[in-house]
Amino acid sequence: MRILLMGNPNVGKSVVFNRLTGIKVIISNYPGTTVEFLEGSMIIDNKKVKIIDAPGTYSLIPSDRAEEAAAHLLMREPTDLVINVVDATNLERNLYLTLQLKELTLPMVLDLNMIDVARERGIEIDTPDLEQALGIPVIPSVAVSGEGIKKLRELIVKILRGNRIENRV
Ligand SMILES: Nc1nc2c(ncn2[C@@H]2O[C@H](COP(=O)(O)OP(=O)(O)O)[C@@H](O)[C@H]2O)c(=O)[nH]1
Ligand SMILES: [Mg+2]
Repeated sequence: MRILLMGNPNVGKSVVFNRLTGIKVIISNYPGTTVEFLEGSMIIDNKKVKIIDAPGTYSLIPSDRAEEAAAHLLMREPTDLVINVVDATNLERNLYLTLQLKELTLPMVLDLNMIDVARERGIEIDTPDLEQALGIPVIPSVAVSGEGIKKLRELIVKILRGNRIENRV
């Protein structure tokens, strides 16, 4: 099983990654480049699930090495779940990648991060509305305080268990 964290740079992917994974984290270089990404794991039903913190990217049509690595990480191996981390204060720009990811029709969750900053700025996001518009689950979070991470973890478990049952049929 493989989970990929994808999103624009500076949206909190690495903080989310750290909260989801244990202490054993491997830093790898994307083959042939200096682009780094992190690999960790989560135990679900006694099984190790790989979690990859992909380099930040604005688009799946890459415009630099980091974006190319992010796109390759997504396409190169089967991915069971994409966690698209977005900055709630910059939703419009962030959703550009979200819509591209959605076209791949992989299981996907939107982590609406930085809602603390959004709240401070008076930005209100109607989560059920967004879920309906995108057709995927949306979990609001504040990665730095841990708010929403338990819900995210529960949702990951639920989706991966569902996958396994589907695959058995
Ligand atoms: N206020 C606030 N800051 C956050 C949140 N999540 C991440 N950050 C901060 O945002 C910055 C970028 O986070 P990072 O995980 O490195 O982003 P990445 O580039 O997507 O991996 C760091 O300074 C984090 O501490 C959040 O939910 N709220
Ligand atoms: Mg990062």
